[in-house]
Amino acid sequence: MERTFLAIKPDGVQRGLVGEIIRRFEVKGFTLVGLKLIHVSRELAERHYDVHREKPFFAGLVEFITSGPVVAMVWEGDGVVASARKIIGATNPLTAEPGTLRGDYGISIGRNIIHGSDAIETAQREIALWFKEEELASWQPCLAPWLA
Ligand code: 3AN
Repeated sequence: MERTFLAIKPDGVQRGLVGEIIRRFEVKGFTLVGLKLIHVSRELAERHYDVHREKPFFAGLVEFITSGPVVAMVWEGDGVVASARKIIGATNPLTAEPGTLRGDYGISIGRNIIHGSDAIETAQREIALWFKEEELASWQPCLAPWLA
């Protein structure tokens, strides 16, 4: 089953958006299989954002993601990687569509509330980076037959 990695960034946690963000993915029908609130180390931040190492905003990105608690999550479901990216919206909250998390709650590209893996391979790498295997629960929601 396809999985994606999502992280509610320090701005999302500080603004009290954790419940609302989790709700969006729950009501969509995806399954939460991993969840923890952590203070991200510099080492984890730098490894997570490794592809951006040469970008001018890299230092600020690492500074910000390590500045306060982050809610790290793994969600499961058919097509969850691409669907989660749609729910999250464009990188720049000013151009993200209303109805998306960034479109509804953000105004700054450097404070865009949530991270979501951009591809299935990226999701696998990020899940392995942030979670130990035993921190992930494999379970099936007990759906009524007409929903399964
Ligand atoms: P996304 O999170 O939508 O996949 P990426 O992977 O291009 O976006 O960028 C990773 C993170 O880097 C973004 N979530 C954002 O916080 C930050 N970022 C991207 N572009 C900029 C920029 N031009 N200035 C400041 N921060 C940026």
